[in-house]
Amino acid sequence: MSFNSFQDYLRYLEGQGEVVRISAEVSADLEITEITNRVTKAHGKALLFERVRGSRFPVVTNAFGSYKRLAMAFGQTPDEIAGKIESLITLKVPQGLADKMKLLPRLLELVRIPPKTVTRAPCQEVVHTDPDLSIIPALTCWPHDAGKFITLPLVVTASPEDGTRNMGMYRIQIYDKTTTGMHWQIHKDGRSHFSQYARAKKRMEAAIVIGGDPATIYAATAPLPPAIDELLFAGFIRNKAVEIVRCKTVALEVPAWAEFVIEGYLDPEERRTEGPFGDHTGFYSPAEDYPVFHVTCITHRKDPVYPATVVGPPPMEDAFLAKATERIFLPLIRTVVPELVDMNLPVEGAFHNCAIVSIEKSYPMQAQKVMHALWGMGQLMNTKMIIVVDGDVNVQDLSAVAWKAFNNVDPARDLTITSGPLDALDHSSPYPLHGSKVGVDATRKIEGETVRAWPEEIRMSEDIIRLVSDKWKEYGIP
Ligand SMILES: Cc1cc2nc3c(=O)[nH]c(=O)nc-3n(C[C@H](O)[C@H](O)[C@H](O)COP(=O)(O)O)c2cc1C
Ligand SMILES: [Mn+2]
Repeated sequence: MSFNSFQDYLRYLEGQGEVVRISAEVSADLEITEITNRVTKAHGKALLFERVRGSRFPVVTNAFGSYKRLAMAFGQTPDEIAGKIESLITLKVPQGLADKMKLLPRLLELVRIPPKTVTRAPCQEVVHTDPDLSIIPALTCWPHDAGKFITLPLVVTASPEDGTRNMGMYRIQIYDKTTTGMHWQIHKDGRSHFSQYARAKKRMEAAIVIGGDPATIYAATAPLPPAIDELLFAGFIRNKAVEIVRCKTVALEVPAWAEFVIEGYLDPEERRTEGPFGDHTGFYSPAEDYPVFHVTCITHRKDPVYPATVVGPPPMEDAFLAKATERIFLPLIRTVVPELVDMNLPVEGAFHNCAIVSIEKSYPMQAQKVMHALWGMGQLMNTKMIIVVDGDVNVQDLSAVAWKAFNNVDPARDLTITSGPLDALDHSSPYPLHGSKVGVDATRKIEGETVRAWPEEIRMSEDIIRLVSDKWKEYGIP
């Protein structure tokens, strides 16, 4: 199952009873946030707001706000996607013709996934060459937000050096009819393209895509290495090429089935205050200077819907997208950290602040090796706290982790305090963008790490467990 567009996905969700239509008039100013927040926190359905004050277009929130809907969006669970990746990277060199023939269908699958250029696209059914951003029902999410923000945008750029495309989700503050902020943080790929344009003293083109098929929307949030095209990755997830179309006023290609596309450019010298914005840490990110995007054209479908998300005190909808990343990227991390068994990025940590990992330990100080490996890896470099437990501990069970962390840790030996880059949203460190980090080695200590014998964990013997289960009714305990 794969969807062409966000609307296709929405229709499918509705068929599955996963959508609530709200026909009462609502305001995009705070009201949609309060409704969405209540529904997301109650593990509720996707919300289709049919009548948004002052807007011709309906607004959808919470489309990805449950594990069930996420699996529907991908046509498979994130674990199944991880399995596909794992089978690709553990591919054995084929021995003989029979082996090669078996490989063929899998390789053909891969041939199908690069984006495919089309000349006519739904996202260009309506073209506004005299653009006005006020047609977009962007939300003002929280009381102290600086204004309206596009909260689920896919920002497409290309490197001026080698043409590599990038598509990242960076929130867009709307300043007026034709200008917006561009909140790509310093560690992100779009921002590194921007620096390349600045070095070359060249104006930068960009396109802000709203909508697209669900795998494409997710791909914009995925922490892929810079050289990997997010649209190729979306094709891999969907098992089907993403159709793309050339923009009207900039030399970029965008998903053809998007709801809206905002085309424009950035001057590498220009900055303007962006924010404050109620962010996914649950705190406001402060007003800061960011680049400015100038709109040259807006295109959209004849009858677009506007997908949005609301971030704020966790858990919110983005928690589910991030949990998908936690699952999907596990096999890739394991190629470098083979002892890694599982990983939990608790939603309360807003993904950069806490990682709990389990490992199969075979030599002293291996937990410390794993911490440092993760602190050196992609966006995990921003992780503030890493808790390492043994492979038999379920990292998703916070009580099990706390038991080990409280009882196994000798602070002087087992806490590693270091420093390094932090996420742009971190507010705890004395200076922005960097600060201290802590690793907690909560594994059982082995020879070489302690001179004492490590105690055995208490477990009932199997035969008694079976006996008590068999006799349970006899005891008369309800
Ligand atoms: C709802 C949502 C909003 C986000 N907003 C921003 C943002 O404003 N700025 C930013 O740098 N990253 C933001 N992110 C995280 C990036 O999308 C993520 O780090 C992604 O990997 C960036 O793509 P890149 O690796 O191609 O730069 C957001 C993620 C989500 C799910
Ligand atoms: Mn990227």
